[in-house]
Amino acid sequence: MVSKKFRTRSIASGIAVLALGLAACAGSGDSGDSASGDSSGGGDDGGNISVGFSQVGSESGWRAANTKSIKDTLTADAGFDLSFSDAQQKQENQIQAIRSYIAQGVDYIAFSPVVETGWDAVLNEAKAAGIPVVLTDRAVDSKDTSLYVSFLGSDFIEEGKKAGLWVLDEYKDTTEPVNIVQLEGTTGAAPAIDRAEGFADVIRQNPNLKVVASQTGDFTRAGGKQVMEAMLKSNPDIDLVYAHNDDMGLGAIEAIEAAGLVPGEDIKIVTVDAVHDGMQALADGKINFIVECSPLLGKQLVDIIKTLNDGGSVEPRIITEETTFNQEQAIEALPDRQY
Ligand code: GYE
Repeated sequence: MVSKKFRTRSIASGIAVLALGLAACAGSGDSGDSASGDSSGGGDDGGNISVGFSQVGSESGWRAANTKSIKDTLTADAGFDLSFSDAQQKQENQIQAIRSYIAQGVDYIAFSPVVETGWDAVLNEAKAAGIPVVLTDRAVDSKDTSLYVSFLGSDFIEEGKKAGLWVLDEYKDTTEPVNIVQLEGTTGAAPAIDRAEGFADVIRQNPNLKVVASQTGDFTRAGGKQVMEAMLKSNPDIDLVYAHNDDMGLGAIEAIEAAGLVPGEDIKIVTVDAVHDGMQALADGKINFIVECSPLLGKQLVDIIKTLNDGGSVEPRIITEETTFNQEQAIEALPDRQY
């Protein structure tokens, strides 16, 4: 299926390259990387495979590690000509970047969709131009799965379940209500939706476990801190924070400490990601449990694109392997942690 698509793509890509040539004649000298933020590369570089990558933003430690992984692996030495753009957490910037990659006639487009909805139009444009699209990290909710070749990333529902299972076990003997607050990721983003769903599915097994407040902190440290400050004011008796990423958990730690409470003891904290700062907080006892979500997607993305480029086919869904960490495991893992 994919290889057939790839053959169609080659013809359409020829047309796109032609169109690009005409645009260049008309004096459009820039790389077409018009989304805000950092950009590099662009155009076709001899025999290299050109890839346009539209990143969500730079909202978290996870995102920084993911960007590094992409840039470190899709290199000229590895045979790539990478155009990279940072959408600053705005869908309109991502759509603009993708359109510019289509106009450039890149060989492949990869992107991490900031939210799940609203991609059909631009994905149809890429399809019409014959440019295969690989989703990395986050999913789209498009019914037409032929709009992308593969989705490489974590199973976020599973991550939410793992967080829920720890909570279920931690409070298995409790006979009193446990007040949980949830710091959600970016509203409408796949990891925010799915991590909430997986967690809720598991904790409902114990009616004492109650989510008393749930609000978005936009996956940022500042957002986590701000939301936690407000939650501490309106909920005097919080037992546990479930944060959809480490950064928001780290922000919550600051708010908890500022309120004169001890994070990890007075209020327990469970997060997702396992980036370095989160793991350090877990090792220090300020976070109690972390569900890993690997940002190191670059190598697998390289493999997908190379396979497609050789006329091969790839799995439509490639799930990243991940684990979980308690304090002891964090102390052990920290020295070799890559992100
Ligand atoms: O967990 C969070 C980041 O999409 C999996 O985005 C990613 C999430 C990650 O901002 O830290």
